[in-house]
Amino acid sequence: MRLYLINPSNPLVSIVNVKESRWNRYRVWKPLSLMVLAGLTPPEWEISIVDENLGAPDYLAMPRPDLVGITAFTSQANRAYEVATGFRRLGVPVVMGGIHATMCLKEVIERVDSIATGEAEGVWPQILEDARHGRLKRRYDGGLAEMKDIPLARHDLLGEGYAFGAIQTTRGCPLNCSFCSVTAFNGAHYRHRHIPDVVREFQLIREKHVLVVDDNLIGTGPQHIAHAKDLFRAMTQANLGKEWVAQATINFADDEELLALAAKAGCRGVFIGFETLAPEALLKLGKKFNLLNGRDIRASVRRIQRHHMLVAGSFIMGLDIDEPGIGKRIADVASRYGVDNLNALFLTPLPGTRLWDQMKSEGRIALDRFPEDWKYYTLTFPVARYKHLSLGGIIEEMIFCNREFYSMLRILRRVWGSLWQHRKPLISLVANLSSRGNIRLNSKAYADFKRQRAIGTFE
Ligand code: B12
Ligand code: SF4
Repeated sequence: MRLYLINPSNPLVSIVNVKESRWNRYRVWKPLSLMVLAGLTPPEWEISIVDENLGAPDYLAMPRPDLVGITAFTSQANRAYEVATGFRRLGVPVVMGGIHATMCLKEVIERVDSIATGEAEGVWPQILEDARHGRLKRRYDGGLAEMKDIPLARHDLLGEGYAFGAIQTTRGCPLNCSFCSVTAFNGAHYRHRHIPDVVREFQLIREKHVLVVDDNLIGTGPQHIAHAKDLFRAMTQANLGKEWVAQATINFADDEELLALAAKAGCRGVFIGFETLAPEALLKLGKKFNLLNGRDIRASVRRIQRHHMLVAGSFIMGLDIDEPGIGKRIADVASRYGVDNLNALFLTPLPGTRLWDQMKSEGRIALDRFPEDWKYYTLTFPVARYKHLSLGGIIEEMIFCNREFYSMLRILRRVWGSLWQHRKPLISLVANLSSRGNIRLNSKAYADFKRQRAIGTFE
């Protein structure tokens, strides 16, 4: 039995534009969902994982599979449907799962043979068995998986072409920010994988550098922090020899022992969502967590950096309080906080989120020709009606923000800072240069976008 597991690409996502900017090579991340599915697949299936981010193959020239499994974020949905249609025309059954299939079930079910909602661990073996006997059901629902059922991912199935391996140690998040789908999809409780499983899986990863995909590696409560410390101790003891980056909330900075243990275990950088500088907007986003303790963010960033870890800060543009000039304000604040890298993203109503419900009820979803428009739901295109900014205006703000933050002078200052403080200056340089390279690519994409959408109609 032959199984293809496919990660569809979206040409509007900068990571796939490696030819246009070679730095993007370092931004292609492994599709962990498919490696986990492969880990759940019994040996009688011959598995190929196809990651279209490395280039889409000629499927017709490949041996005919018995089953195709497709994963998709919302931004990948269009291409997922193209691939599904192609295989279904050949008579090959297609099952689709992942976040988009779960949040847009009705749309997806019309385009594939079978749909898997939720986490797959509890249902994938059954799906394979049913496919083998030609009796696939229309829908399977995995709900929330038992953490002990998460298999070791098949890291061996994806070869060269990646700068980073990928691993997951927790699922779920209690914070339920209005713009994020994680709580709706993975539940409101942190669920930890067993530490020995995580260590064993780290040992299977070939790459020296690893992305820990958890939404918040350390969690928020004292018991989560204690678990994170135990994990870091176990990783150090196993002498993994890996360098890794992860996502965390700003409370990472509050515990010197945690910082020291993380650094010792190989942590070289963290992505932190600051989202906005306005307390009232943080409250509206549901991210009041960032407001706790009258925090001095610059000092928090510094504390992390003193342990030789880089800090990438994420901000949202297009909040109801954001007015013209927001691009400059974000670039300046990110520089003031002292982050090594800035990820500024448009406020985007993703299906299944509270923000989606709110914007939909207010008639503020501007790009709503679905499924075609999903390709713009990358957080790098404005897709909603923003309160004080026109569509053309907010694009200009974004371009200005990135030009300002990624000016050569500011890059050199930051890289010099990371060299001085022994914080992986090379990673900092590559991350900064790839972001700078993408400003030009994005400007071109925005010009096409404006032309195609005839901007002005909903400004
Ligand atoms: C790592 C990650 C990335 C990596 C992607 C690596 C990769 N190639 O997969 C990077 C950094 C590149 C990335 C980019 C983006 N991401 Co992202 N990302 C994540 C993150 C943090 C973890 C994903 C992960 O690996 N999980 C671990 C695996 C094991 O879980 P899983 O993917 O859910 O898979 C399980 C089930 O869904 C199911 N399943 C999945 N696929 C399939 C397929 C079949 C056939 C079956 C049966 C089951 C099944 O089984 C798996 C095992 O249970 C998630 C948040 C989250 N917790 O999921 C956000 C998340 C997926 N990202 C999100 C977004 C918005 C994006 C971007 C659009 C914007 C951005 N800048 O972040 C881009 C777009 C990329 C693109 N190609 O279009 C949103 C997606 C929401 C949505 N409706 O689409 C999420 C949910 C975060 C959020 N804020 O809401 N992301
Ligand atoms: S944005 Fe981060 S903190 Fe907020 S709900 Fe999503 S994963 Fe949790």
